[in-house]
Formats: sequence, C-alpha cells, structure tokens
Amino acid sequence: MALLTQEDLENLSMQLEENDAVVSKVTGVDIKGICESLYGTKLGSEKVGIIPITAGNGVIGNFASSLLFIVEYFGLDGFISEHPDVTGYYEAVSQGADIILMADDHIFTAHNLRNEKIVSNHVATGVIYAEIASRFEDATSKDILVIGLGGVGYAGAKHLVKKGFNVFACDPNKAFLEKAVDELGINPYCSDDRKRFSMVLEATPNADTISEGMIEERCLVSTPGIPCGLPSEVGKKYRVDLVMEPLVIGVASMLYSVI
Ligand code: 2YC
Ligand code: MG
Repeated sequence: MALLTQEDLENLSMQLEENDAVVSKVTGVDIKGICESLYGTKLGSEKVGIIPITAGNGVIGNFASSLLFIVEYFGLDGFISEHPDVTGYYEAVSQGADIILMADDHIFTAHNLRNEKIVSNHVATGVIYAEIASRFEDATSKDILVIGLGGVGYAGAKHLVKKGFNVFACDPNKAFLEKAVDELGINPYCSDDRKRFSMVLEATPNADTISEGMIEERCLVSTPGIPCGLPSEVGKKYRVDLVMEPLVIGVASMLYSVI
C-alpha cells in the first residue's frame, strides 16, 4: 500500500487546475463532467464529515485539510472532526454528516449514511482513471493497456472490459495477472510484444514502468500512481498527454459514486 506523503499534497489546487485542463483537452469534458456521466449523479449540498485516523502510520500532515479543499471545490459543505478515530466519528455523525470520509493505511472510504452507499478509494480511483484513459479523443482503436493489476488497476480493467474495450494488461505478480485473465477475460501483455497503445492506465507504485515500445506517437497516459510511471524523456519524445494527480480526481470519483 503506497502511502501519500505531505509533499505529495503540496499545491493541490495547482495540480487540480493543470489536470482539469488536460482532461478537458483530451476527452472534451472536465473532471466534473466525467464524474457526472460516469455515475449519472450531480453533487448537491451534502454535508461531509472528515475524520483523521491515527491507526498504523498515523495522521498524514495535510491529508484532512486536502480532503476539505476537495469537498469544498466540488461545492459540498465539509468539516473536519475536532478529534480523530472513534471520538471523531461520533462527533461527525452527531453533527449531521451525510457522508463520512476517513482512511487508515489500507482503506480510504466514503460512506453515505443516508443511502448506505460505500466506496473505497482503490475502486473509485481505478474506475475514473480508466474512464479518462478510455475517452482519449485521438485514440486509434479500442485497444487499451493497463499496467498494474492491484486494487486500482483491477478495478480499472474491470470497468474497461464492461465498456467493451480490448484490455491488455500486465503485472509482475503472476497471481494478479492470472486472476484478471480468469475473472475479466483480459489479454495478458508483456513488453516484448510488438503491440503499441494510444491509451494507457498506469496503476503501479513504481517509476518508469512505461517504455517507448509500448506507446504510439499520440498517446494518453492516465495514472494515479506515485511516482510517475512515464519516464520524462519518453513523454517528451512522443506527444504524450499525461493525467496524473495524487488525490483530487480519486476523491471526486468517490464522492460522485456515493451520492
Ligand atoms: O491522516 C489520516 O487520517 C491518515 N490515517 C490517512 C492515511 C491515508 C493512507 N492512504 C494513502 O496514502 C493512499 C491515498 C492515495 C488513498 C489511498 N491510499
Ligand atoms: Mg487522484
């Protein structure tokens, strides 16, 4: 489980602005538009309780304040509970939160207390980054590459199969790859295949997982992965559009999916 650091969350609003512009350019809709069409929902005036959790590695410096920024950016009414953990949960529910946001080191969840909907960040992030990759307007076919089949990549691959894309995927963990082939019917891909893609979902916690033999001249790489899987020299050599942002896009997907 790759944990965010305080540094990852610096200048979140600038990262959001830059990525919203790229998403709009390559798909024709902004992040809000992607979420609305993905879930068929519109955010209202839901009250969101954010609860710091001290379990495991403990509280991440500006994680709760980053969540508050995101909640307010999308027009919802948010607050951070005064205390962490169970006390904070009790406070948030007592103060009328409709949606609870909280994360330990394994699961980051959004839970809507009114309609019982609940989602993990892994699934919501995999789905939205897959959706963004799949909407690349300059795509040359329905072939799409998914690198990494952990919690995020598997959810993304499942979403793409459901949408009718030809999903090719790889993961160094043979068990993860076999599970995805058996359960999703994806095509196993290895980098010595000569196949190139114009749409890539990169969902690994490693750098430089994308080599130039994998991508076409025009290509969209969509990745929540930290560090970035696209080597900068490859990004420069090819006309690659990159959608990569540490938290906002994933949280937007969580919120829209539980409304
Ligand atoms: O500040 C807090 O409440 C901490 N308990 C938050 C820990 C988040 C750990 N998870 C992660 O860093 C990543 C995030 C991108 C979301 C999922 N995993
Ligand atoms: Mg994100």
